Amino acid sequence: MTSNAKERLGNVLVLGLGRTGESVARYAASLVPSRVDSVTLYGGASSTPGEKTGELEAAGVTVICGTEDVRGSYDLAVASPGIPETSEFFRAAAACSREVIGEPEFAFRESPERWVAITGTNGKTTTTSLATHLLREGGLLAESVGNIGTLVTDRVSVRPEGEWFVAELSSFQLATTRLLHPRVSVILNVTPDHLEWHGTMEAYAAAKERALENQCAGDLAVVSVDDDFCRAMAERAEARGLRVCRLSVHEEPSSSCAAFLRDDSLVVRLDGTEHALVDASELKIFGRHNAENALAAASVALELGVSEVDVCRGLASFSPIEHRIEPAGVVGGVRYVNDSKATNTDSVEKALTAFDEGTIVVLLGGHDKMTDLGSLARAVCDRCFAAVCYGEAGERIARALEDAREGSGSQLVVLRAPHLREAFDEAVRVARAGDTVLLSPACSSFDEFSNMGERGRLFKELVRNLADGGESA
Ligand code: UMA
Repeated sequence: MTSNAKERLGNVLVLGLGRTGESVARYAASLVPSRVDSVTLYGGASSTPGEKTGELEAAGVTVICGTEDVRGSYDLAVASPGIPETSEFFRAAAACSREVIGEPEFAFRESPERWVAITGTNGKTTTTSLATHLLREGGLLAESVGNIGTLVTDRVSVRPEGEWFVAELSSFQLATTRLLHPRVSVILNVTPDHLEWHGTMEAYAAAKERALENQCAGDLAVVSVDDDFCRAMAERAEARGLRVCRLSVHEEPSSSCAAFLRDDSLVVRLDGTEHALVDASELKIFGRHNAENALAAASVALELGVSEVDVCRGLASFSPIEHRIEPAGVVGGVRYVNDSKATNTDSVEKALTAFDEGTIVVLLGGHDKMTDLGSLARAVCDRCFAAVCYGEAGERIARALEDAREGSGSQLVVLRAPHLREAFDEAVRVARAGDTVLLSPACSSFDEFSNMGERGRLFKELVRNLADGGESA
């Protein structure tokens, strides 16, 4: 089902004064008077007038700040993803609007052709970037849009004929879809997250499942069968006759469409035809979870007509996103990896699974957010050879590691250093050829740096200096 892109939108209400609100309000204002009668933006309780509101007003938008008490009568309301459906703000808007939708749904109605929707709790940014890369490798026009940072609405009026929108969609964005109909959808995994927005795990999973809602025969749904929520979604989609590509890094599904590892090689089967792709070791993105992301992206590309050769070349050439398990070089047989983006314990635990047990020297520390360290400390004891703890949180982390090591049988070497530079030197000193020195700090960077990007760049500079000095670690 698609909508008529030229329908009249009438009086449009926009909720939120972030990037989404601004983009939708500007776009809608550009349609006055032909398709839009008026555009009103409510910025919410904490919003205040400023340069941005002035510019929107100059573009013809009525901007109301400092309140969530929405008044008036509207044909269409577009809510920013950060505003929960259960909030008073959202409810007040719904009470005076014929319909409330989110921004990707709005953009879809304006430009409904050639959509790929990618969602999941983890991995959606990597999968979206990689799918776009593979489509381009095959000579197709493709653009990554959505939660990844490029507003879909910003691309609608400049979209070239034939371009694919590869949309990373968050559960917030999917919760308010109605007509959105992707040609290919991907659901990577569903684990507890964003429960403060959705209320329950079931509501969170249901929002993700909306990516499949309007798909029909001829479309493809790539759905993981490695977690219970996703497996149930795959089964429901199959039960209504949808083509489902069962995605797994743990088993070889027997279905006619599937994406899986066979002897550590990536294989995608579409309608019974198998495509044997690259070996997982040829990917520059590490870890089993990244092999799964690569399988999902490859399934999208093959389904949309990219050749096996182009997919293989694209898989091998795709580099990780900066600061996310990003290879920073190999010196003296030691691999250095920058995961500065890991500012919480969950991300570190995930990153540790990307490398062989007992070969990791992890750098942990930074600004102390006083989060619980129990689970992280057990994971570090299980998987790492050494940990160097530094910065404001260094001492607390070191003690947590020593406590977890006690009686666990782990031989973890726990070291302390004042700052990242000294921590790096310690890591270089203890790392053996074949080891990985991983900056995955589990903390924000504000005790020493202005942001995690600056921290990651210093780490990469230290690796370059080490390589230039010809030192062997
Ligand atoms: N607002 C309220 N009350 C609220 C929340 C928001 O009044 O409870 C209003 C305020 O005016 C505020 C504005 O809404 O200034 C902000 O809107 P927003 O929080 O929806 O943020 P945007 O700037 O519009 O950015 C959103 C996504 N943000 C969220 O989902 C929280 C961005 O994802 C996305 O890149 C962007 O749209 C473009 O699609 C960010 C994110 O953190 C990266 N996403 C979550 C994640 O990845 O885990 C889902």
